[in-house]
Amino acid sequence: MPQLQVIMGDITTQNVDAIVNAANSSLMGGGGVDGAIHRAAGPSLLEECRKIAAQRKDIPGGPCPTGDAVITGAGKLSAKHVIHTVGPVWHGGDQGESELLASCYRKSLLLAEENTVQSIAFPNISTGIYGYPKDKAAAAAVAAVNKTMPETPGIKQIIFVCFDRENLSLYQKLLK
Ligand code: AR6
Repeated sequence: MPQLQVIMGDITTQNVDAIVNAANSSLMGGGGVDGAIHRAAGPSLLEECRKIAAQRKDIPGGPCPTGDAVITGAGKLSAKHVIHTVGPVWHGGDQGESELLASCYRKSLLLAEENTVQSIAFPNISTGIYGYPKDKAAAAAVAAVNKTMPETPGIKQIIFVCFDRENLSLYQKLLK
């Protein structure tokens, strides 16, 4: 089983094979961690996203529907890949949010495995602009990763990269 780790830090500087981006369905960039990743990776990342978006323009809810994930290179980042996934906007919890958030983690890990990724870093998807309560998001994230891990034997290291102390302490408790 892989190592599950939690750290406080900036996901753009992680030395891993893949970092996960909390993107939006357009794949055309945005604020928060999405903005930080695009700034750090440089313009080639948006170019790749544009191509994928064009190929997927007819997908309902697309180019990347909520809960789905796509993979690109990583431009100037030290990671080899960026996996762009789209978390749910929090609407109170009865709009399938937890299943959609679980799907982000699951699809990202499966895509990583397909691309022979051995180490992967996740941000706290949906807990910024999309307003998902941090405690509920952390529990859903850890549960989804634990459930998917048996299907991704090639992944040796999974890092939850927290950007605030509240998330850090939530993950530290869950992973104890
Ligand atoms: N490294 C690690 N985590 C970060 C970083 C960073 N450099 N910057 C922010 N975070 P958010 P969402 C944390 O808002 O809620 C974008 O506009 C942040 O503190 O980035 O899924 C997209 O295009 C929070 O804990 O993503 C979408 O439109 C977590 O990353 C929308 O925001 C996620 O916050 C997605 O909203």
